[in-house]
Amino acid sequence: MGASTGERGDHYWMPFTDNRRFRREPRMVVSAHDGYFVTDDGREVFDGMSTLWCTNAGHCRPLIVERIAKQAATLDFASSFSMGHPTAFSLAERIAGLAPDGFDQVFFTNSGSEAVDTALKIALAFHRLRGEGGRCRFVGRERGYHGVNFAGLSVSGLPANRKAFATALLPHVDHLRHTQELDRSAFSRGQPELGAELADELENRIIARNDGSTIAAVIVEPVSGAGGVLIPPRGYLRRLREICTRHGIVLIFDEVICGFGRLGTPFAAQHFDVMPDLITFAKAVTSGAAPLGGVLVRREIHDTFMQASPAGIEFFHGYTYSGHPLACAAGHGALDTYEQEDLFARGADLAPSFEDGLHAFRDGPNVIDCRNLGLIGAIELAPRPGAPGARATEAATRAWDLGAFVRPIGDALAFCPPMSTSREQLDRLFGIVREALKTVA
Ligand code: PXG
Repeated sequence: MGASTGERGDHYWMPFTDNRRFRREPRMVVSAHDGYFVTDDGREVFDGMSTLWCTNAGHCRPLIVERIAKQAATLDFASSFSMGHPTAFSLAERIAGLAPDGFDQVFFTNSGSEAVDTALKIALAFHRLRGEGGRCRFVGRERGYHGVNFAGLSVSGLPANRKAFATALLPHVDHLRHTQELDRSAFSRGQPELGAELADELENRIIARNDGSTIAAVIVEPVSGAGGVLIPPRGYLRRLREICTRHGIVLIFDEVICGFGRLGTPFAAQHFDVMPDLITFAKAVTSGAAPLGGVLVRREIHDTFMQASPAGIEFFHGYTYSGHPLACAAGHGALDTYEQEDLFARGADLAPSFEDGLHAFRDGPNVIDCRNLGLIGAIELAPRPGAPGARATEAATRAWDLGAFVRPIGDALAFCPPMSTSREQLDRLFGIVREALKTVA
């Protein structure tokens, strides 16, 4: 068992945590390496979630560790407000190099939430600079997750996150319906064949009601993660793109989870061959080793800021730690690791085994869906009557005890293994989850 509350101290209010339960049942991790956590009682637990969709190269990877250490000893901090340092410029160049053609500007933030709020602000300011300041509406999607800051939360569609703050969210926000359709698309391998027409709601309901000229941006996760791993139906994202283009609406792909190889390509936009106008990223840009996020901006949008803004600061926005040297060094280390180990391609190679392994749960107890794309997937359990979420939570707790970390989301169990995972590790991960499911009634 873990250390007592007394030894740990009582002063840490943990985020997104049942703090009272944690005090009774602590789960402490003291170190990590490659695909594994090491717990305070000395057990190795396979990190089947890349922690929180972050550690795409695994933990404590040497190139990342070295880059951070070297940077810390050379230039620990310099502001990016009217002052520059080379690590941020060179990382922006590398990220733009991985991005789809035309995305050649990077605005750094420290997190995904900040990246989302930054993207929404860029959209508003861009329209205003072009004389379309009347575009003030945003469109998100049910079950979408776009962080926890007020703007990102406003476009998110997870009721539990919104409830306490609903009175203070942004006005003028609409939500598309989500794309999960278990009745016709359960057990899809890869993208569901049916459902592209769900995108038409943007035009038929939301634009029809408000007029396209009032809408600044539509934001969606190409594959939604925290909402339970929802894979977009074939053709759905392309239709959203077409409708946005027709109505002059900025399309934002929130790639905080999909970015940096999760689908085998650097960004999901490339996997789906659908180009948004802005791409948000975070998490795996450093393989989780330091807080860093950002927005990739299409050239035309950036040009508008440079050409149409009055002399002086073109965009009144930024964070003290935007482009922090240590975070940017971690980003270089992560990109070096992805490159040297060819991890995006290795992830793509592993994806068929991942798919087979997940879909082998089809006949498992209480399983009502298995879904996957690239190295992201979920199995969904029937909710226990009167206790939604209990089955998945118990299964995940049991899996942790048996040596694997997977994340319960409602009654889904989410999987997001590092791209450096071997086939043997994948088999073992699924074996543990199979054992865990057997014990959950
Ligand atoms: N956008 C997306 C698509 C995300 O997944 C954020 C924005 C916000 O990023 P930051 O760095 O501000 O947390 C995220 C974060 C879950 C879970 O339950 C997922 C996230 C965060 C917390 C919990 O799976 N994703």
